[in-house]
Amino acid sequence: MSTILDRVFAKDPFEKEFHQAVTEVVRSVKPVLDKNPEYRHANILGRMIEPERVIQFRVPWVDDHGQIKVNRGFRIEMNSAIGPYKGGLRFHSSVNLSILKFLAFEQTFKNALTTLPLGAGKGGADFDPKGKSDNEVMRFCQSFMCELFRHLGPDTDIPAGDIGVGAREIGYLFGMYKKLKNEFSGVLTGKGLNWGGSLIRPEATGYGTVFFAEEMLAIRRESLKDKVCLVSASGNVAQYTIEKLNQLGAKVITISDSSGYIYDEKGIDEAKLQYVIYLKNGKRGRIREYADKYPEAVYTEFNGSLDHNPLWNHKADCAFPSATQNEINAKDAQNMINNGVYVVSEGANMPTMPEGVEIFLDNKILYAPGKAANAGGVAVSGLEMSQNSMRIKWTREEVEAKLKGIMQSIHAACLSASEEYGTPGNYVNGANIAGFVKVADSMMDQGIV
Ligand code: NDP
Ligand code: 2IT
Repeated sequence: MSTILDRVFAKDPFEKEFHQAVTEVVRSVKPVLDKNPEYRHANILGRMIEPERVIQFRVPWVDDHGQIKVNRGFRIEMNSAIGPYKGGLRFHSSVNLSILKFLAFEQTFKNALTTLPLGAGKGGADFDPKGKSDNEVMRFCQSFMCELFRHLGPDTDIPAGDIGVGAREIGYLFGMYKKLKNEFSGVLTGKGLNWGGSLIRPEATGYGTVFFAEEMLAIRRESLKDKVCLVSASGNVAQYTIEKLNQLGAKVITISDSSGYIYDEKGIDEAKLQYVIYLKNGKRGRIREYADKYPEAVYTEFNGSLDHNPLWNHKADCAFPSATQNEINAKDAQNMINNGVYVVSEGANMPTMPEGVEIFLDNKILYAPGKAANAGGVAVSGLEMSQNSMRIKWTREEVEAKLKGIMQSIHAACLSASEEYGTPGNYVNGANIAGFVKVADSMMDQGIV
């Protein structure tokens, strides 16, 4: 077992996020490999860890001052055993091969859990749309697609959004794809509602994360009503997590961006949330402005020298990390436990560091890893693809009901895999094992390819 990890560390010694994601899966699936030696003989895990294809390319563009810029674009085509490559694009200055490989690897298991025929991919660029004009973002997206288009197709590889890629970016990317291919197809998801998008796709990740928390609480015959919740970030996932929590009678007291966080003891109600959505998506402002509009709220700038994030240090029942990888360290996890948090449902991908995960598992709280809890986003992307293929459009109610059903079946699959392999209620093992078995069996069926 350790030879697999040794090989990964030796081959790509600097890909620390990728090592982190792979290490967790390798540990979880060890009992599955022990019970089913045919997986080991076929080197399934070794093959899953190696992306089927990695594309890296130059993205040149011209800024508003006539300066010529160059960014680095990527697409990781990770695994196509159960369907075409599927996964988001991230535009953020931190993007590199390690981060995209970890995200693509996680996507393999997540997409398998959705019950839909979706392979796994991830891509993006070290370009940050923050502070750029619409025209700069458009020129960047067009240049990015001028290379990426040749690798995509509605039955080949279907990107979507992630950090820094929302409705605006998907529009510009789709426009250029259509022009280059002279073809109107469902090649991206998260499209606008007038041109092939699905109702509930913007809401899907946040809603799904809340539905997963509801399922975990139902086991203890509890609901989200009156629960006090911590949410990080203020982007797409955070916004619709808060909306669904409010609909279910919970109270959200925190929200943030990469500069600082808001503590609003009275709760971020629907009207305040609409202001956040305007602030982030319309004005493209900063979360500190929330405290200007609602003086009862307290804004705290993040201080890089602290050994913890103060957002996670408030009395609460539930936490919904919705920003980025490794946003919860061991100290944050312990602070949450000390403050009464006993439900953690991850909207972000891999937001909890391994030492934090250990603390959640040791304390036997209801802890759902991102690859299970945030799978609602890609699941509704899958539903968008189905609607595009069938040339039909489902209603909000239809899509939300399907999303809820999918989240319930992901929860059930994780729970039953955790029980089958002797760690009942450990959703980390459950998600890794249930996702792994589906992809592994498909790879076995398809031979050495
Ligand atoms: P958005 O770009 O809409 O929002 C990102 C939010 O996270 C912003 O508030 C941003 O703050 C904050 N953020 C980003 N990087 C950091 C950082 N290094 N430290 C602190 N805060 C940070 O992205 P999404 O809401 O789409 O994505 C959020 C998370 O959810 C990601 O982990 C993504 O992978 C995951 N996810 C998204 C899905 C989707 O459908 N969109 C599906 C499944 C998972 P700022 O504005 O200051 O950068
Ligand atoms: O991490 C994720 O699952 C996403 N960013 C959404 C992917 C998708 O294809 O909708």
